[in-house]
Amino acid sequence: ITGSGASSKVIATLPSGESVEVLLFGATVISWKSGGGENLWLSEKAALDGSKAVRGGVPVVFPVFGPPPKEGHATSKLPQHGFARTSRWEFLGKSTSEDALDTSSVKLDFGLSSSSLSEDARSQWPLDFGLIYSVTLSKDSLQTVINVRNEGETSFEFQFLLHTYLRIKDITKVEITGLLGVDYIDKVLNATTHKQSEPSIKISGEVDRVYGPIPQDTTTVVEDGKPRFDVVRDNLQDTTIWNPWTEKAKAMGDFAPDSGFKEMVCVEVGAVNGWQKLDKGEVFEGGQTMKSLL
Ligand code: TA6
Repeated sequence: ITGSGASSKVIATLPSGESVEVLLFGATVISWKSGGGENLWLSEKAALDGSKAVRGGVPVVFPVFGPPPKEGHATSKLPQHGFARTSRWEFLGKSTSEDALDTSSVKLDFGLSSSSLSEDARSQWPLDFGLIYSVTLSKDSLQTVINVRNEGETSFEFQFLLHTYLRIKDITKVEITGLLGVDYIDKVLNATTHKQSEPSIKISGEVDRVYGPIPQDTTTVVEDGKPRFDVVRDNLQDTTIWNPWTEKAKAMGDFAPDSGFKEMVCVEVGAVNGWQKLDKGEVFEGGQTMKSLL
């Protein structure tokens, strides 16, 4: 662990040079480097001091995705995207696995429970839960998985999503494949429902689409005709594709440079259509494996 207070972070590296950096604030992965260099986009004005959710990397969205439901739902008082990404998580430890020659992967575990929540968050969502978030760095992949446990007497329901900002060189040369035939809610078109009729998604303006349920597990980001990332879902059926484009990028105070939208695309795996329900003592596990194909 390096740094102090809210900006403390955990760094892990492999003998072959790959690295990952995770802020304890939000258990936010802020850097993942492999053969192709930095794989994640991080705003030059991202707050890394705990003052607000990190603009970039992999923010953890829990227990609600997007604006909370109107009155009457247990999550109605929560902020957009819930409290996980703005809570102080605990570093639970590191474990490595060796193959014949050297360390082949490093796993970092982070914990957040109802007892370690801020007063505000606790009052907004007074349910007993435990989260364990595991970040595993291997040579060409980064796996991030959540384990949600209901520690209370009453059942609760939640949504979960990994708000991943992937770094790419030029958005005009990017295509996203693996979603053909999948229904999506288009938040740019007044949240109307559509079906993905083209094999690949090209981005030439603001895109904010929640795809799901997705029958197969891999979404691929192709750059300049070559596969750049595979994003593999594990027990998650939905994926949001987001690019703010010019106006929205300019409107976000912590999004810099304004032209940064040309170098990022959000591919956000999650369980966000409807709610996951956990009864007393039940556990949910889900996440992603991101593969750098460079
Ligand atoms: O994942 C897409 C989205 O829901 C967009 O609608 C946009 O709001 C984005 O998340 C960023 O949200 P944030 O609260 O981080 O500014």
